[in-house]
Amino acid sequence: MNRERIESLYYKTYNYNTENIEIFYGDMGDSSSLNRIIRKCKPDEIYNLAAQSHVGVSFKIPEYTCDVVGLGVVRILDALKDFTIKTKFYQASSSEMFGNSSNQIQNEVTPFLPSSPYGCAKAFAYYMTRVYREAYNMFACNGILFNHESPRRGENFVTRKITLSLARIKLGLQEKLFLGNLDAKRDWGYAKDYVEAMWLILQNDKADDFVIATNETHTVREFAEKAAKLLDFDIEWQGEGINEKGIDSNTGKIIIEVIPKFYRPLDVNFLLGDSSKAKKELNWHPKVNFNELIEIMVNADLENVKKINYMKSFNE
Ligand code: F7E
Repeated sequence: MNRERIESLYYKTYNYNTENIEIFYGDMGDSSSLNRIIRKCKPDEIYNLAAQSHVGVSFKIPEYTCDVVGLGVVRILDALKDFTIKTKFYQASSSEMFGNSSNQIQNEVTPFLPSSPYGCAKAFAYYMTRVYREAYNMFACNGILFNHESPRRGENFVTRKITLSLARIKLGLQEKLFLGNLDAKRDWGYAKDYVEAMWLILQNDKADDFVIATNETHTVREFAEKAAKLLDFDIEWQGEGINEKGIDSNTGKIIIEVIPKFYRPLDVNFLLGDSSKAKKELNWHPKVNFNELIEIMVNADLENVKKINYMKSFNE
């Protein structure tokens, strides 16, 4: 079981005192394990963040992605439907459901047009959450979360790939950072702020759906440029499309290259969220802005790389 990201919490806070935290084996593809856990734990709240969450990878394993991301949610909802306890259910819905439907700011009434197997599976799960809420009067909610990042982000997602690679380049452990679509625009927030929003959604008086976003959008290129600047690189871009290169003007070295391998068969070009409903009804707003987020991630990765001579190859 991979529990690297919660290991410190488990150890530091509870010193492996299993009376406080208990971990169960379960699988989104296995209803019997989900049923068993729910019956044993009788949870007040469930936050479903389980997924094959990499959009690029979902093109390579579409059936598996749809099973765990889409049907997995039905398995939980159906287990909760006839359960004696009124468990509140949070579904991690995603801005990927909007896909390429709009190049205007997106809110709770913007139509979905998912552009990946992952986006389709998330849209299915979103609608099933609503259906169970309305049909069975369940407290089931969707948080439609735009990209949220932190030093704990998986290394094959673009923000972390950039901060980790640039830190390695800075310390002489890697020569270049290879990327795909630099023009994609994302609304990137800080994961810690978004976790607070998830919790607030379930503390609300009524079950409802909310967009959680920063209301700002930036390109991948801009993220890379700003991360590089924090490490004293000064990126100048040359060329276009797959011939584009990022050169450090201090040394004249190419440190960023675009390669076709990292392009998706279909990409989402523009995501920008309007979280005014969450602000009004949950009193939620993001505390960490784009520049601060990049700084947090760059500093963390510089420390990581110094500590453990980080060796890494990127598949996505
Ligand atoms: O890509 C482009 C890529 O993989 C962002 C997941 O948490 O947020 C995330 O999905 C953009 C895309 O995240 C590389 O083509 C360029 O346009 O970091 P990402 P994502 O696809 O936006 C949503 C809200 C979720 O729900 C998902 O679970 O960056 N890009 N070059 C690249 N992306 C990657 N991974 N690697 C590259 O080399």
